[in-house]
Amino acid sequence: MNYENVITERHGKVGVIQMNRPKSLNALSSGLMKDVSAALEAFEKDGDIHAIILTGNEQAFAAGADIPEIKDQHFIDLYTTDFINADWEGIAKCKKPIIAAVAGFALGGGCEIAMMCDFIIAADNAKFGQPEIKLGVIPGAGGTQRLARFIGKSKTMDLCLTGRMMGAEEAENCGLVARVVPVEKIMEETIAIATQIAKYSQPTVKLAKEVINKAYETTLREGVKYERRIFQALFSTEDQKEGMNAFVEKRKPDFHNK
Ligand code: CO8
Repeated sequence: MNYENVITERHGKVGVIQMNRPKSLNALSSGLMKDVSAALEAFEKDGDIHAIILTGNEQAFAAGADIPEIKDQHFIDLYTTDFINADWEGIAKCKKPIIAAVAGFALGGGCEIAMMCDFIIAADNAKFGQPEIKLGVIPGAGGTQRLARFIGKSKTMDLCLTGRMMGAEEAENCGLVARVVPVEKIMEETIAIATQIAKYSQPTVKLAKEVINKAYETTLREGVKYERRIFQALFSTEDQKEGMNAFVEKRKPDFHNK
């Protein structure tokens, strides 16, 4: 499938979606977000794809909403079209694991869509920020909420109220980013990580993701109970038998995603 604003690639069982509007530092136009959404849906439906990577280029993951495109809109326009929700929240709803490979700028909506992914691998040149305050607005695609859950209130206030950017090292130290790698190795490393995930039992990977996400939406007591149920339920799968038998028999497991 060809898209105007994204390039898709397959590396074995890993699907890569590369945002491709380099002249505007991957500003998130409605066209780009529609293409990201469509590419994501196609990989989500594709049984041969087990893990997904969302990325940009070395200069920018994405520098936020396309400012010229939205600058003249009014409340009623955004409200009526439910601006943001339709094409943006698909990332957060995706059942397959999705990794953000972030090099360069991840600002505003760019930082927000990186946070909608399951985790972030950052290049050493990555710069994260929620600079909306400088434009007279606030984050609008979950930035205040997800950032606060990642890095806590103090740093979220600092970033959202000053609009400053945070480098990769600081982002790793405060828990926004899972790993930092040299910029020239960002895709190689992220594909290796996704390939490792893609080898495991797919129902188990999806359920692990679902259970971890529960931690953000429920009490500890309910979350632990939910985790236990899913742990118990996985003993009804062939892959659990295969995984544990393979360990006992000192061989590699051969998962069939059942
Ligand atoms: N929208 C449109 N074009 C952009 C954007 C953007 N967000 N960011 C950069 N560009 C364009 C520039 O206009 C420029 O184009 P041109 O060459 O035609 O003039 C080109 O990209 C290169 O940019 P710069 O020349 O500015 O490059 P610098 O290296 O000097 O600076 C920066 C890079 C710091 C990233 C700078 O471009 C910048 O500050 N960009 C704006 C960042 C920003 O404010 N982002 C937040 C936007 S608001 C938002 O994301 C709200 C999200 C709400 C939910 C979702 C809504 C869709």
